[in-house]
Amino acid sequence: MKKNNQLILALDVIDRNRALDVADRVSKYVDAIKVGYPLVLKSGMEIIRDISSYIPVIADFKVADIPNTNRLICEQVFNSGGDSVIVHGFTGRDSLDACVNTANEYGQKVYVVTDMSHPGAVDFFQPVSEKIARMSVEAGVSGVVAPATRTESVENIRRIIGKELDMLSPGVGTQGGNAADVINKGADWVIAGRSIYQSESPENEARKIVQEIRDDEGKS
Ligand code: NUP
Repeated sequence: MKKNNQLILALDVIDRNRALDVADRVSKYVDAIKVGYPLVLKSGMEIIRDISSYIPVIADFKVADIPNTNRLICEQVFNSGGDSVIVHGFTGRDSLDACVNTANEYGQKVYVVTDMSHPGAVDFFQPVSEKIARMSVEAGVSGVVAPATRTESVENIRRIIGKELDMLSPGVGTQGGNAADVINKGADWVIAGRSIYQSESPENEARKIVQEIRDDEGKS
């Protein structure tokens, strides 16, 4: 995934044709498209193959099982043309290692969720998020996911993971996060879904977010 636009589209549109239409219109403004359960459960894994023929696809399956099941899930992602998979870390080092080893076999990537963007993340996630970030570094992942809705968490997780690992940050737009702020605090990419695909012109909305990030970069 090349770091050009620093924006990733969360394509949580469940209808296959509409998803392909939005993906096509937005593709020149984003560096990757993230698909998750809503779209894949409705449209099947072929959607990953279809979209990955012209842009990297991140499979947001938040993989969280025993090592063998994690491996089987990750294999499905990479066999379908996925560029990377988002996994959970709270299941422990062996489960995470299974994902990383599978990704390495395919020459692809694993991103670990270190904290989440919704309000309920404070209940269970936040107390363990630093530990998950440290384990992710030790496990040799490609990057982490941290919440655009809490820039202090983005900053803190960036401090823990150092400069090398990638950071993807969902929660821009509808959930309240501001793209330029989040990039400033240390994210490499922001992820936005509804604010783009629910707008009248998804391509204009995506272009606006990219411009906001660029304008802000010019200031600093
Ligand atoms: O902490 C997270 N928050 C989050 O919103 C981790 C995620 N993976 N996501 C995903 O990002 C969420 O499942 C959705 O696909 C996307 C955000 O979409 P939206 O709120 O911009 O519509």
